[in-house]
Amino acid sequence: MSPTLAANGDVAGTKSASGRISSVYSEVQKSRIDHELPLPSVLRSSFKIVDGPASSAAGNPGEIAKLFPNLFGQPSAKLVPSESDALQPEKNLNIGVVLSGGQAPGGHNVICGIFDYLQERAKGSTLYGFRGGPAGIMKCKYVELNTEYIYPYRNQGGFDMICSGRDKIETPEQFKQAEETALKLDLDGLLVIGGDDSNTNACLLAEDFRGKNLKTQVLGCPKTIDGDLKCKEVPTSFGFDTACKIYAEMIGNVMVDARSTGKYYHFVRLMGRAASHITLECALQTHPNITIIGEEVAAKKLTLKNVTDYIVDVICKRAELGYNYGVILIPEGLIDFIPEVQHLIAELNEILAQDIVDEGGLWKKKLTNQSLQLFDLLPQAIQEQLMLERDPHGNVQVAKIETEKMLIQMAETELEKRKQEGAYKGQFKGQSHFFGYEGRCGLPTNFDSSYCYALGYAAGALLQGGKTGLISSVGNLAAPVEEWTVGGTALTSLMDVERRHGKLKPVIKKAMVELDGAPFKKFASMRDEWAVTNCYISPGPIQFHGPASNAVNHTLLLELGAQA
Ligand code: FBP
Repeated sequence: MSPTLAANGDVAGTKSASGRISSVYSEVQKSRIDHELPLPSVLRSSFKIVDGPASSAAGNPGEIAKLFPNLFGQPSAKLVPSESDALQPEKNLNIGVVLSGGQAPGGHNVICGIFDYLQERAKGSTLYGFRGGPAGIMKCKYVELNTEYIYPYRNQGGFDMICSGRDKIETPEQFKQAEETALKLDLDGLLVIGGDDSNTNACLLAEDFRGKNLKTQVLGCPKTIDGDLKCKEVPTSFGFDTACKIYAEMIGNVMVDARSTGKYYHFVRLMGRAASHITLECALQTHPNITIIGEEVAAKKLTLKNVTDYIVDVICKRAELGYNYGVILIPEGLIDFIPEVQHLIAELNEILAQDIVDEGGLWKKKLTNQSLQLFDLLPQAIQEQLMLERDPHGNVQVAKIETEKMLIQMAETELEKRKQEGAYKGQFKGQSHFFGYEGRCGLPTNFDSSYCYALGYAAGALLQGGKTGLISSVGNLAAPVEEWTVGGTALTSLMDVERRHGKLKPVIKKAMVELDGAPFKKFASMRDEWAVTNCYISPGPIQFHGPASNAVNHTLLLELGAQA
């Protein structure tokens, strides 16, 4: 769907309307704008929506049923080919869309997907983009999206078309504000593009609107580079594929640098919040000497000392082989996986919640002995980072904790000790890296571009089909795009409850790395070899054409049972 181009390559009005100036785009950006996106074959002709069996919940169905009396049990939906379009083409829809949480490559394509659906199958409809995340819904800050406005964002990274935010719609007043916006814009539907918390929020909003007999339906869409929002029906979250490929390119480059100088150990911390999916995927793509997987550290109840010893053992073994260099991958959330640190963080959370931190350090008396000892052992920078403000969901902001620097310091101390004992004769120089924000806004891979477009297009169909409380789901992802399956999964079926502040709260459980899953097993079977031999792989930059351009990430392929 490319609109008529002006002589300068820009669509009239594009510059002032949306802030992006496509005439100054790089050749690659320009070529991506007009990249034709394939749609799953079911979305290319007439289809109908078929409901599956009644659904339950991921855990505690009784409690979820009480929390979602209007939505619990509703079936998932599947789009199947039909003789004629079973939806109502004559109906104009008013739809809102919002981006929630951290950026993930492909978000713009979800919006393009729902926009094109409405243009092609519900002509005369209006798409509103809420600005700045859920706060845009509450404050009714929006922009009406049209062909010219969205054109420069097609297949481009970032969330700047409407921007994102981390606010939550939680309190009765905030639900009321959302209701007022829905009524003011006469919204038939709202698509929330977000991670686990945002999709939980979308479901609460769908329940609230249905309970009030509002016509506004609410759907979710699985977004996060972290890769921790997935289940059988939602095989992956968008953005994971692109982010991992960007990080893997950078890791590959650092590996060649390490091999070239022969003098540095590169400690690379990778984004991904609690789960280690990104770290695991990057390891499978590049073959580093050491990879720490947070979920394994937690399962084996390892201490910080155990993790340091493991790293130092490999460094010593490599020194004996003549290698005083290497590459070590560390997940962003590692610190949160170490049981003794978890206890410390829990105690710090209580203390911070009571707002009793004083300059004199008397607050430390509130810590148990074990936590106090650990806190005092940590480098000062890490102590300060652990005390930083929590995010709106109450989580420690792991992106701000420089675990890679801490591990370099701890390895240095241990290696010095071993040197004095005569057990280590090498040279150690650590270089720290954090690969995080660099991966969130890259040009989406062919996979993420097509996946997102299909997710958005499917959301349009589900909204037109009267669905609410579902998450847009596209499956069979190891097959060519034409064969992908399309539908919506009941959000309540992904939910469990957690007790927070004495109350049961619904949550979509984060999907963590499974130690008996195929990706971890493949990694575990190769890591000892990678530790001592240098079988580095440099995947190079993301390709948009040619043999590697449609390669899907190892994690997804292995989880789907395909050969990676
Ligand atoms: P989402 O879960 O919202 O997708 O965020 C992903 C993420 O990039 C994490 O990997 C990272 O820990 C966090 O966002 C950083 O948050 P912020 O953008 O607020 O610094």
